Amino acid sequence: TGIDAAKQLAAWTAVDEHVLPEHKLIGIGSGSTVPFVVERILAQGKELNKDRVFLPTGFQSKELIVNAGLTLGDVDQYPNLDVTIDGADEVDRRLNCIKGGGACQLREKVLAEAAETFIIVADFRKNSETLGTTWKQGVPIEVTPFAYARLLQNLHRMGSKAAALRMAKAKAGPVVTDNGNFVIDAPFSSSRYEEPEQILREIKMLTGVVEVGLFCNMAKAAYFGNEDGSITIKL
Ligand code: DER
Repeated sequence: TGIDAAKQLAAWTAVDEHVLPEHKLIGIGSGSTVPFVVERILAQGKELNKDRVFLPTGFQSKELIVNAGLTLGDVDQYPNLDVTIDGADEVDRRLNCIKGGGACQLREKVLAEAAETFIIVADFRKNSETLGTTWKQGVPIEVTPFAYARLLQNLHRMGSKAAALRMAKAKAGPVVTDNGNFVIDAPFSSSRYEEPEQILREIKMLTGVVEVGLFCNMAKAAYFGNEDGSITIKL
């Protein structure tokens, strides 16, 4: 489909430009775009990849690395990476991202921060001027289950009237993350999304918040595949 081709174009272009022969420690994100990243890295050949270590941003990412026959690594052993490539739910004009649609934002943010270079790959639907334009589900927030009810109250008080616990579809009850936590999705008004770092700081200070799916001042570049087969690169 047009969207898969767009994801593949973004992923292949980003790998060609940012996963270089001298890069040995590589963070792999989560979602449906990063399989195209791994596909392109495999195409660089066994000779190059045998000396590389790949760090996952969650269970799905780990399985992607294992199934590709690439060497798995742990951030305990490699706390500093050359490059991390990940998807996003939406990216604004200043490369701020909403992430966490896949409920993986905690480990994603750890590996994004650990990398010398953090790159976003996505299809055209994620390319916005301001956050909240296409992604209406709100800011994904990983929270400790013990505090979720109080956090809902605090987020409602903060202006996110629609903040709600993310319920699972194929399981009774809430989504549980790879870290055993819950996710609250907190929508904000478009005016508030104009300053995503302000929202990030306010949410991060609330008791019981583990990590916030707003990645501000982290990405070095974002690659978007377009429907017409062209590529858009935001720097
Ligand atoms: O949860 C995330 O942040 C993931 O990166 C994910 O949302 C990316 O989505 P994708 O399936 O469109 O790549």
